[in-house]
Formats: sequence, C-alpha cells, structure tokens
Amino acid sequence: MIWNEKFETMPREEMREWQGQKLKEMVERIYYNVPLYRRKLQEMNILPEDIEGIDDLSRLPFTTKEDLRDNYPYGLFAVPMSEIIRIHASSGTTGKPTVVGYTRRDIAVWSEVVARILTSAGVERDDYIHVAYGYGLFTGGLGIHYGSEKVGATVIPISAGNTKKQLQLMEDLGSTILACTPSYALYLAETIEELNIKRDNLKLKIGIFGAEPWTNNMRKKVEELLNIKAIDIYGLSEIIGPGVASECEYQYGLHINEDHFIPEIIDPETLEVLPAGERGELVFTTVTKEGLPLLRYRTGDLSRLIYDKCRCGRSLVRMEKCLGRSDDMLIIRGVNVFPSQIESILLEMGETEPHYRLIVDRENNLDVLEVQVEVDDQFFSDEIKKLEQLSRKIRSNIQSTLGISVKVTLVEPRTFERSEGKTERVIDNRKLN
Ligand code: DLL
Repeated sequence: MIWNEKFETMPREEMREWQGQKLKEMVERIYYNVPLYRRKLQEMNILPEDIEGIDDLSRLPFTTKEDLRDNYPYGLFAVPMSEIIRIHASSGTTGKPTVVGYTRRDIAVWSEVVARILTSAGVERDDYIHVAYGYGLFTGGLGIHYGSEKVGATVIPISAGNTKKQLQLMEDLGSTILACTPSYALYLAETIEELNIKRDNLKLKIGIFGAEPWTNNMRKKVEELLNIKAIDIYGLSEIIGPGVASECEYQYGLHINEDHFIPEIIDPETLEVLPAGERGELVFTTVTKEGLPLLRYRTGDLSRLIYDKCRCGRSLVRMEKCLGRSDDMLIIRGVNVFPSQIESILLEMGETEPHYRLIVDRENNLDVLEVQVEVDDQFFSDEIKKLEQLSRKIRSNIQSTLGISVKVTLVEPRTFERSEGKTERVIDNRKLN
C-alpha cells in the first residue's frame, strides 16, 4: 500500500517543479527570518528572487553542524518561539547537543512522512506497534509514535529499557511490529532466548530499524533470530527525525520523502555535486519545514542516489543503505576502513556472535586495529586450538578482503554491554594521544 499516492508516485518532472517552487518559498523565508542565512546569501550576492527553480539549488550555501552549534540553541529558528510547540535534541558525542524545534505544521508534516514510511514497511491499521525507540529528546520514540497514530495502528509506547518486562508485554499485548534500533533488536532477540520465550507466542512480523548503520548481513541475522522482515529507516534530528527515508518491501535502497527533503550527493572534499549514482556525502534541504528550515545541510552520512524505477511503484528517489559516516572511517596504516566492512565480514562467516568492538591504537608509530568479538558459550569451552583456528580465519578473511592485518581477540559471550539505543562499537585510542 502507498500512503500518499500523489507525492510518492509523482513523475520526476512534476516533482522537480514542486521542489523548485518550494525551494523558492523557503529561500525567501530564511532570507528574511534567519540572520545566518541572510548573511550567507548576501556574501554570495544571491537574492531570494534569483532562485527560479530546482537547478539553482547547487548555487546556494551549505549548512553544517558547526552552524547549528554556533547558533545554539535557537539561533537558526525561522519563526518566533511562540510558534514552536516541540523541542528535540540529539546528544552527539562531544559538546552541546543539537537542538531542533517544530511548529504545529512541522509536527503534522512529520506525522505524514512517518505514516508514509511505516506504510511502505508494511504497517497497517490492524497492527500493534511496539515503539521501543527512546521517548524524550531523542526523535525516535515520539517521531514513530505520531506516525503510527496517523496510520491508525495501535501504538504501544514502551520506550527503550526494562528489557524483560518489554518482552512480557510484547507477548501479552500481541505486538506485530517492533520499532527500535537494530542493536536493541539484537538484544531483545538474545533475551527472548534467555527467557525461553517461545517464538510462536510472539506475533511479530516486521521490524522498523534505524538510527544507526547496520549491514545487510546484520539484517539477515536479526531477521533469522526474530523471524521477521527487517526494514531500514533513516533520518536525523536536524532534518526532522525518523521519516526522511525508508525501505519498501523490496529492501533495496530507501525512498526519500523528497517533496519535503531534497537530497544531493556531494564530494566532501571539493563540495561539488556528484552525478547521479555516485557515492558521496548526503546533503538535505528541508523545503517545507517552518521551525528550523535548513539549506543544504551536510549530514556527514555516505550514500548514493538511485533514480531507477522501483518495483513498488513509488517514484521517490532511493538512497543506498547508509553504511557509515565520513567521520566513522578509520585510516589504518593508510588504508581506509569502515566499521561496517568488518561487521559484514564477521557476520558473513557466521561463526561468532554479532557483538564486536574495534579498538584502534598507535604502537611504535603504527596504527593497530584490534577486533574483539564474542563467541558462543559452547565454542568458548572448546579447546584452545579451535579458538586459535577461528581467530586466524577471521584475521585472514579481513586481510584478504580489506588488505589490512588486524589483531583478533575472541571474548566470552556477554562481554560487551548491550545497548538499548545506538551502539558505539569503535574505541579509537589514537584520538587521546
Ligand atoms: O537517529 C533519527 C532516527 C530515529 C532515525 C529512529 C531512524 C529511526 P539522530 O539521533 O539525530 O537521529 O542521528 C542521526 O544517525 O546522521 C546517521 O548517521 C545515523 N542514522 C540514522 N538512521 C540511520 C540508518 C536519528 N538507517 C544520525 N542507517 C544520522 C545508518 C543511520 N545510519
């Protein structure tokens, strides 16, 4: 089913027209209401009336996380605070959080785009949706919540945490949809096994997972463990929260709600827009947001755009599954490595648990990458020879696929703390030196 036929199946030319019109209106709004944008546009000698259509987008200035930080907390809002009815924030790892604000209309748009992504994932009115994303300043919980209500599904606003109790309720209330981070889905799956809950007693059929990168091999693992179809959803607080993009039933690329959020892919070094299909940094312009409209916001996320026709009937452009951010990339003795590449190799082998950490250090001026991965109980009690064989095999697979030699440490099950939200899997000690 398609939630909004008009926009989700709009022919490309019509979509470009729409985007151009909305962009013009947006540039006018921010020029007169946001001092930072007025300054940026003036510096480039651009007046709102110079914008004639979507082709002018690439002439406009970028917005960065720094801009948000420098104008903390409300400096980039484009409406008086009396129009703002909700605040969210993303914590980030350092410094002040990024604060975002929504008008009543923004909340309505947000519910609409989340209703679209839930529908594309297969959610219907009859479903019971177990929302185990955190409720609070994080956009995950409330974002999915409002969209689910819009669809008319029965929302169970369980939030994250209290894992055993969650599972009890999941069983008793008959949840059919699980919405949480892929990390938390793994944790729930592990606890289901631990508590000996019979899978048949659970009614789950679809998982709506996002907020962090997860590979297709991780998808297979979670689908198998929970016996569900796992759908990838993508979003970020600055743009709206969840609802920016999501997979349809074909699970190949995430349809972007581009009538609201116009995507571009740029080369992060030269800042040039890359031709369709090339991989680079994802940039979004929010053309309908009132509270915090952002022009060409650099997400730091890496992806590419797929304009081919999708079998589901949607014409919305797709972004390739996002497997990392430019700042996640590790440079190990000159070789670029993304944590997701290691995840993919480990899960492909299928001989360890899907729980790992990557520790990066510098020893004698050389980068050293240690892969710590959990192995199951049975394996761990085996003879040392077998453990050595397995770590050699992992080392050699990583060496032959990525061209780097790593140190592999097998650890006991449950060594790593399980996450209820996003998991931090990389510890880069070089940053401390
Ligand atoms: O994570 C919004 C969200 C909530 C998305 C629930 C999906 C589900 P932030 O906390 O601001 O917002 O984090 C945004 O998380 O720039 C990406 O780096 C990463 N991210 C989000 N979804 C995905 C995904 C929410 N499906 C940042 N795949 C983004 C990979 C993702 N990375």
